[in-house]
Amino acid sequence: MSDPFSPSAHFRAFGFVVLRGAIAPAELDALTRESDRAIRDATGDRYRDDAGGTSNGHYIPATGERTPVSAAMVRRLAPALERLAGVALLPAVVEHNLLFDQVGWHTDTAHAVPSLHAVAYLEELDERSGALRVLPGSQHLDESVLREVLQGQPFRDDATWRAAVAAVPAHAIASRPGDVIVFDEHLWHASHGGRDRHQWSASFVLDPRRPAEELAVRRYLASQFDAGAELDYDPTHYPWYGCGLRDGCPPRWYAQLRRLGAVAAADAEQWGARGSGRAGEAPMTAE
Ligand SMILES: O=C(O)CCC(=O)C(=O)O
Repeated sequence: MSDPFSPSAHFRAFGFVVLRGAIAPAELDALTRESDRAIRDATGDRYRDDAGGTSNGHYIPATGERTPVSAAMVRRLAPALERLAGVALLPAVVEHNLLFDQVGWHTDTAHAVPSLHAVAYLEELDERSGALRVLPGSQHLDESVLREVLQGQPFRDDATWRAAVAAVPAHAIASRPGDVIVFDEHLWHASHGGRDRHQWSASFVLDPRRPAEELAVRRYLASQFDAGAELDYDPTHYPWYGCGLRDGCPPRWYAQLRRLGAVAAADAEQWGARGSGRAGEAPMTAE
């Protein structure tokens, strides 16, 4: 019988696992400095770290020339994530984020294909200060089962919404800088009470080996990007699939992402309406 307390058994059963201290102090220090620098640099005059307004935060792609620490993290963590998931994975979206406010209950995907998120919060967080909350095991439910109660009703006002998010009987994952939380993207999750949290985030999806899987992964990858999106950052040095991923990672990753349409979809989001402008990025090499 397999060990019921193994990380992969925990991940399969509950939909999440916490890799405590997975980022060593020197790497954490470099990641923290890179995160702050990249978010400020990419957003320029649009940088802000206060709550409110129309946006929930800044979400900056982080595999380019200016975010080598993030790209190296993707490469380093991938084997452990594949062991947890029990399947080969491709990185989908890698970001340095600054989250302004709490986040309501949601799942990250409705696509029926294995996918997961690895996140590292760069400030210490607990139940009151915005720690990630999860509903353990909810990745096994049909999404519609909880959607009605978690998202169905329009809330009267902001205070009612905040109270409703907090009222859900959930598990809050207190974390310290250096911890990496890995969760199934089908898991319901939220946060309560947080402000201005730096989060490194990488999502991964099944690396498909069979035609039936391939179609599902293509759809998943297409859903990650929005060709009409208004960016709140300059994409010049912050491409979705930058040189850190193209040149510093297993060549199969970029080749697969390109073949499965992700690179074109990412380019359409970042450059579609703006024409080509990859001024600062290294030329594409791996194929
Ligand atoms: O940390 C939070 O507030 C929410 C994070 C989240 O929803 C995500 O990373 O998918």
